[in-house]
Amino acid sequence: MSKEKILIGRLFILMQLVCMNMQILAQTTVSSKTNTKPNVLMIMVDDFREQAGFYGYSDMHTPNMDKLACDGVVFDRHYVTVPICIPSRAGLLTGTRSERTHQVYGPFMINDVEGIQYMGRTFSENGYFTAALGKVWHSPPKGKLMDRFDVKEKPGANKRYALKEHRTAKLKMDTPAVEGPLVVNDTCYTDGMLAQRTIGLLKEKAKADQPFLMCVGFSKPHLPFNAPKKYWDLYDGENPPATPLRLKSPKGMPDYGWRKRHGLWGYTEGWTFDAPPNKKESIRLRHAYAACISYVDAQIGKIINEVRSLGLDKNTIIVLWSDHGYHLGHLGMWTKNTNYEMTASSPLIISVPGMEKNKRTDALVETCDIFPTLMDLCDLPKLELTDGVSLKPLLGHPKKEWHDVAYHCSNRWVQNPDGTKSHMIGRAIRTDRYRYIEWYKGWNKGKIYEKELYDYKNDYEESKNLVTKSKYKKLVNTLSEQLWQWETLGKGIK
Ligand SMILES: [Ca+2]
Repeated sequence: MSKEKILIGRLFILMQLVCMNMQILAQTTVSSKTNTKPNVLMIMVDDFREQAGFYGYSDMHTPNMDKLACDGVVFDRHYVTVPICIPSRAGLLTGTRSERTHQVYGPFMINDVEGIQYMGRTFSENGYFTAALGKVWHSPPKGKLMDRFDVKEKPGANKRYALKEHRTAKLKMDTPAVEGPLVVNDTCYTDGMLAQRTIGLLKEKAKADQPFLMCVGFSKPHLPFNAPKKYWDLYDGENPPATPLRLKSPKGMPDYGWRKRHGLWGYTEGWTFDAPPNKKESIRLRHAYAACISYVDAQIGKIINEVRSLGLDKNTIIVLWSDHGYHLGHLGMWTKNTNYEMTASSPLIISVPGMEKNKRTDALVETCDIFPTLMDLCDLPKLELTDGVSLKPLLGHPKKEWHDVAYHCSNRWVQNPDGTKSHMIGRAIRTDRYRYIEWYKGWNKGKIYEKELYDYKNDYEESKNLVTKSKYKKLVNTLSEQLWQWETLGKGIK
């Protein structure tokens, strides 16, 4: 059993005790008038890997998300479509995979898919008030996005830094990846402002008869890792949480496995692929990342407490989702957009009034499942085009048998001998035990440039690419076939 699994087991017992207390408290909350349809609060957290108390990190300080976990179902194996902002958010907000939309990190492709539906627009058309606050979609070109929301705002968007010289800097290379820590209020940074605005809108909408869909997109723990000092002080600066499981890349990993121009590039610290953070800098980055998670957690707590005090908790579905995980030094890699476990998986909690609480599921689920799930839970018409399936059966029965694979992918731009660039797509399939990856030029089935196979039962740290071992030949053939069956996955689930 891996260290992670043992931790989760211990934590689960603790969480049950905490949750029992929470349920007693919950019985004392006031009841409210109820809409005929449930409200939806979609909390989106940027670049947040499964580094929280409710995922077994006992040294993380995330009391508010841990409480939300008590009030819903935690998905232990949720995979995003592509582990980077643009395609992952597109997958959430349209219920599709990038295999269908070909959406990766630019150019913007999502509108070209015939019959595609958008979360904001679809809820609006079904009588909902809709709001997109903060980072919801990631920067589609102006006028290109077909989605729409009644309210669309980015509170505190100019507050990525607290110090004036950083705020007014025109170039990324004039700003640091980590500021401070500074003794400042929560509202000195973007996410504090976002929580404040969300609370205002909740107060306003609590009095309305119309149900709401509020998508609230937090900007941390995305770089720059800036958070008020009080959140840094929650951690031991010499030994912050989340020591990387492994510092070397997997043995036998193809060169495509690396994301060479990673997100740490371009800040004043001067890090590049060839000059990664040293040990001391890595510790500081881990400390700052943990502080940012606790900062976001505190803002989430303010919003959920408001939901409760307004009595909206009786009729509000709350989803907590992150667009992807993060390496933070694991496998010697930094940031995102690889096909490995630390970045392809991300947190997901769904809390539905009247359904199962304080439960976990290890079903293999994907980001594209969330939109159809919400349509189902709100009793709205089924999406005509989706790659996902409603998770409602799992919310009622977390141990229910589910489909046995999840899909995701990653992209690389490569230079051809003639100077042109090609789009390499690493398409991955994750089973209960294995991950298998094939690298193609473009999206069509053609020449396979590289293959990867990892066994998570015997090698949770991803130390070795096993694909060339003859004993796995049959398994590789089976997974290779399954990789191309993504359009039919889950269609038989009732
Ligand atoms: Ca992100």
